[in-house]
Amino acid sequence: MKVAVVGATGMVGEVMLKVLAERNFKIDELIPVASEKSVGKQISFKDKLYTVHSLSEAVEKRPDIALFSAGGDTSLEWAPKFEAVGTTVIDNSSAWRMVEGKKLIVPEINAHLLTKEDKIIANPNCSTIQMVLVLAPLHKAFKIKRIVVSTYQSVSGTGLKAVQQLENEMNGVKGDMAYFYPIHRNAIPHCDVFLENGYTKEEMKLVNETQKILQDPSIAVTATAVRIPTSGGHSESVNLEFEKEFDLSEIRNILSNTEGVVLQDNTDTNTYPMPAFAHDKDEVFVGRIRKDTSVKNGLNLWIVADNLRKGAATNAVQIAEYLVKNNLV
Ligand code: 2RA
Repeated sequence: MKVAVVGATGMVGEVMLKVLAERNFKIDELIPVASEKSVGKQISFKDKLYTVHSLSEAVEKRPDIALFSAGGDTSLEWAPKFEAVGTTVIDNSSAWRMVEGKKLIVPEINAHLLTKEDKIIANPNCSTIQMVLVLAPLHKAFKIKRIVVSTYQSVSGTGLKAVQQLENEMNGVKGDMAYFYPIHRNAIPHCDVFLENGYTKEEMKLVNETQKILQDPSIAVTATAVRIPTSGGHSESVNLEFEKEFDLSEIRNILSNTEGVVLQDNTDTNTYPMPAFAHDKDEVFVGRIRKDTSVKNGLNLWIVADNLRKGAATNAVQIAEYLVKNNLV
């Protein structure tokens, strides 16, 4: 298997390499790819050094799989070029997610939709992946009518510049700003850019991607996305309204049997998910499970995951594993 990692020197690209190594993904030839300024540099993978290639060099090598995390513009321009030489692209940008005919995959939920013909496969946004992984089995059992989600997002979701901004501010050092405002000792209700409807792009990703993955445009979703001074993972307060009645024991039972989900839910022992503990883990953690007593069939959840792992790199590598296992590449 020839595997290209496009954006190999970026934050998500580095985690992709780490996850590929950890999961022992079978690679005969690794092709790290990055922008012109990194071409020729060396990166290390499983104790060996590899030279970083340009996008056109990588296309010439005709990889079987290309994991992309290099931004939407690069993906729009280059994913079709890889597709043209027979590569299957798994893309972490938002470029293809809502394009009709392109599949938006969280393997535990909908990998069965994939066929050999899918040459550009979209990885959902981090905040969507962790939420839908928990919601999919609950939707199946009790049918979700409405979702109200508020996110508490890690600076690592913005990128290295934001991680550095937080570190600089904590150390009292002046430096470049990734945000319009200080992030240390702050909460910024502004993730990605504002749209005409008053929501941010990040908030609308939660709306549109959730409906697409759960294959149900009738689910009403409203979101508020907030950046907070953590770097290990995203947290989400999720309020649900179901069509059917449920018992909390049924919810806990379903979630404790859901692949990729870990229940951390015991108020007696102060057990609940937190980003400091979800960091560097591949699972999605859920807790604070309780009825919303203000509405019929209402439920509250608190969901946490490492946004660079299950929210990006791990999910992409799991898609690649599914393709290989089912002879789809
Ligand atoms: C974030 N949506 O802002 C991003 C990362 N994909 O956290």
